[in-house]
Amino acid sequence: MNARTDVAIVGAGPAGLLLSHLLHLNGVESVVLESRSREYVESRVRAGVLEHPTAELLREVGLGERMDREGLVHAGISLRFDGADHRIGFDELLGKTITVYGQQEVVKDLVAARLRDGGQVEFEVADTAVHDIGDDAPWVSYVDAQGEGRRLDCAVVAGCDGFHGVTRGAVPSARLRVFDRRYPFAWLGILAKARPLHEELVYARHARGFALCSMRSPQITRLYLQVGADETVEQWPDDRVWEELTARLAVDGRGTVNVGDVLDKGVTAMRSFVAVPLRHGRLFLAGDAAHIVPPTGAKGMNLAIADVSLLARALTALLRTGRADLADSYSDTALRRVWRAEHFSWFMTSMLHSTGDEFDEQLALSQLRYIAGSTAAATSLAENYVGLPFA
Ligand code: RFL
Ligand code: PHB
Repeated sequence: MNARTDVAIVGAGPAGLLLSHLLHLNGVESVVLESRSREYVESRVRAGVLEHPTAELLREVGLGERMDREGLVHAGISLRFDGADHRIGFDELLGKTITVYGQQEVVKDLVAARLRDGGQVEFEVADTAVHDIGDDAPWVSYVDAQGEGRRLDCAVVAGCDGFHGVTRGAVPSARLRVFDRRYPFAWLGILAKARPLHEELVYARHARGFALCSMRSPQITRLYLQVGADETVEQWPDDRVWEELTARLAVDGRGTVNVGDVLDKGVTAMRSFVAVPLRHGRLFLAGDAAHIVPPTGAKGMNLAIADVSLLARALTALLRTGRADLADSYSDTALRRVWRAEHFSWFMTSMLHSTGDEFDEQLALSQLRYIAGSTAAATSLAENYVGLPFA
C-alpha cells in the first residue's frame, strides 16, 4: 500500500516527535515511523535534564503544561570533590535555571499532543529503509504493525532514529565524515525509590570513580556510577551498587546516600560521535542519529531538540515557499551548537572521571578547584550547562 506525506520522519524519540509537532504548527504534514511500541518509548528511562532554552521552547509550542506542574526547577548543581561540595548557582551567575523532567515524560507529552492533533505516528514498524534520497522523490519502505509491506512517498526524509537507526547508513560512506571517541569507562545507572541525597544534582569526583546523584521526583532518585567499559549489570548486584555509591558520595567520611528499592538498572556506554554533514540530498539527520555525547554534560536530548527546532523552520521554508537557504545552511548552523556541546560533554567527562592516570587526576582536580574558586570559570560552566541559545 502506498501513501504520501510532506516529511517522512523515522524515529519517535524526542527529535522525531517534536519535529512532527513543530511541522504541524507550521502547516506541514508528516508521518512518524517507530520500530518500538508506544509503551516502550514512553517508559524508556534516559535523560532527565532540560536546558533553559529547551524548557522555553516546549512552553512556547504548547508542551509546557505538565512540565511546569511536575518538573523540578533547579537553580544550580554541586560539584563534590576533595570531600566537600562546591555549588554552581545558575540563578546567581546567569539568572537562569534548568528543569529536571524525565525524557519519557517529554515523550509522553509529545505522543499525546501528536495524537490529539490528528498526527500520524505508526509504532511497531519493521524493516524501515529509505530510498532515492539523492532525487526529488525520496520514499521510505517498511512493514507495518499488521505485517503489511508499505511505501511512504515524501518530499523529505528526516532521520531521527537514534544512534542505532538506519537512516545514517543510507548515506554513501564516501559522503559522510565521522568523528568518534570512545572512553575507557561506562555508566551504571539506577532508578530507586529513595529520597535524593540533596535537592539539586551532585556530580562527584572520587578516587574510586565518578558518581552522580540526580532525581525524578522528591521520592525517586536517579543515580549513576562510573564502571569499567565492559562491565555488565550482572556484576553489579544492588548491595554492591549502594556500597559504591555510599563510598563515592561520602562527604568528610559520612555516607549520605538514601537507600531504597531499585526500580531500573542499566549500563550506558560513553562515546563522543559526530557524523557530518547532517544533510544528504533529501535526507536530513537530527539528534542521536547524527551525534552522540557522553551523558556527563546532560546534553543529548537537548541537542536533539535544538536540531529539530532549526530543522522545522528550514523544512517549513523549503516545503511551503520553496525557499532553500535555511535547508542549505541547516547542517552548518546545527553543527556549531553540536560541537560546543561535544566539547562541554568531553570536558565534564574528563574532569569528573578517573582513568588511573595520575597526571590526568591532578589536571582534573586543578580544574575543579579553579571552577570552585573563580566566578569567571564557574560562569563558563554554568552558561554551557544551562544551554546556549538555540539559533
Ligand atoms: P532516540 O531517543 O534514541 O530516539 C530514536 C527513536 O528511533 C527509533 N528507531 C527506529 N524507528 C524506526 N525504524 C528504525 N529502523 C529505527 N531505529 C531506531 C528508536 O526506537 C527510538 O525510539 O533519539 P533522539 O530522538 O535523537 O533523542 C536523543 C536522546 O534520546 C539522547 O540523546 C538522550 O537520552 C541522552 N541522554 C541525556 N540527554 C540529555 O539531554 N540530558 C540528560 O540528562 C541525559 N542523560 C542520556 C542520559 C542518555 C542515557 N542513555 C541511556 C544513553 C542518561 C543516559 C543514561
Ligand atoms: C539524569 O537525571 O538522568 C541525568 C542528569 C544529569 C546528567 C545525566 C543524566 O548529566
